[in-house]
Amino acid sequence: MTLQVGVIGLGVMGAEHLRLLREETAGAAVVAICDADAARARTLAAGADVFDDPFALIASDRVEAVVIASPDATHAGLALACLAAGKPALCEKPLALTAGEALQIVNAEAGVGRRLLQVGYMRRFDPAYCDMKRSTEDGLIGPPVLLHNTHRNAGAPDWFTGAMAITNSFVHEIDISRWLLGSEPVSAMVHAAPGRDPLLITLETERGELISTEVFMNACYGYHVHAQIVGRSGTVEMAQPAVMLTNSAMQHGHRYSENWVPRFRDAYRRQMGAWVRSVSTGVPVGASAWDGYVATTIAEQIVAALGGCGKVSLTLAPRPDFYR
Ligand code: ISE
Repeated sequence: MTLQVGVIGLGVMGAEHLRLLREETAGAAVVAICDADAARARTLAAGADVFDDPFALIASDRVEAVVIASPDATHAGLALACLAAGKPALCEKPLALTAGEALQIVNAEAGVGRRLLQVGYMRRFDPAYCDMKRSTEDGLIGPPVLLHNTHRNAGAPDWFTGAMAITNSFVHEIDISRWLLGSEPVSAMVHAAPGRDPLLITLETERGELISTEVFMNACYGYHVHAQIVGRSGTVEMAQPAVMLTNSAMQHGHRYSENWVPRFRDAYRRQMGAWVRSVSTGVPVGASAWDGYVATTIAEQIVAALGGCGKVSLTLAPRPDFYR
């Protein structure tokens, strides 16, 4: 059976999700699309219904499941509308802008009693992160003690404002670090370079592991994400994720991409395939609404700590049994 999908938001990520659904995902068809730029939506329609109101797309009888890829501030309202309509959704990260909104979503989903939401923390589907997790769980490096993350963007996107280095970028490390280590952060410290770029954020987990993350939004040379887990008896880390080596202009090497889409293309593709299959099997995969809540809540507490100094204790609402 083919899953009839509606895609909301056709910017960088929405356009990639649309392409993946059309070209690289079995068992799905795009039947509706929506974007604030109606003319852009029309050019991408290829037979899909075009909406200018995302809530009308969610309500459409043709739409069985929804991909939410509109701006961050719209995610919470649209996710709640999908839950109210009983429609599964793959919601881009962050799940919500505030901990309060994210908790509302968690409670709404628990009220529905069915896991309908997957949050687009796609690094969980990246082959390199998956290998690192598997090797660590297999005991290759002994118990983990440190996780070093590097998260560099060539330049902050034009839509970046305020504390988005944390609420839009660092949320990835909150999620992937919890997933890699299988333990929860309990405290945080932030150091900021002049102009607040880069940031150096350390988290301590409930098991005493230390997580260091450099978030550098204007690193100029390219998009570069790296992670290394240090265990008691060895380390695992990402090899350079190049698919191509070049010999040119007296140099041998690989190129960095300009942004995250080429670097995480496999992860996005695998995430989309897994989501479509999970909608048909009813077995949830990927980051849950609870995971989305945790990332947003920790980010919110770190943003509040910016400008101060010292260690911040992180607090979460009790996890509903529904997500255990
Ligand atoms: C962007 O929204 C993403 O999700 C990317 O993965 C991240 O690296 C980038 O910093 C964010 O702005």
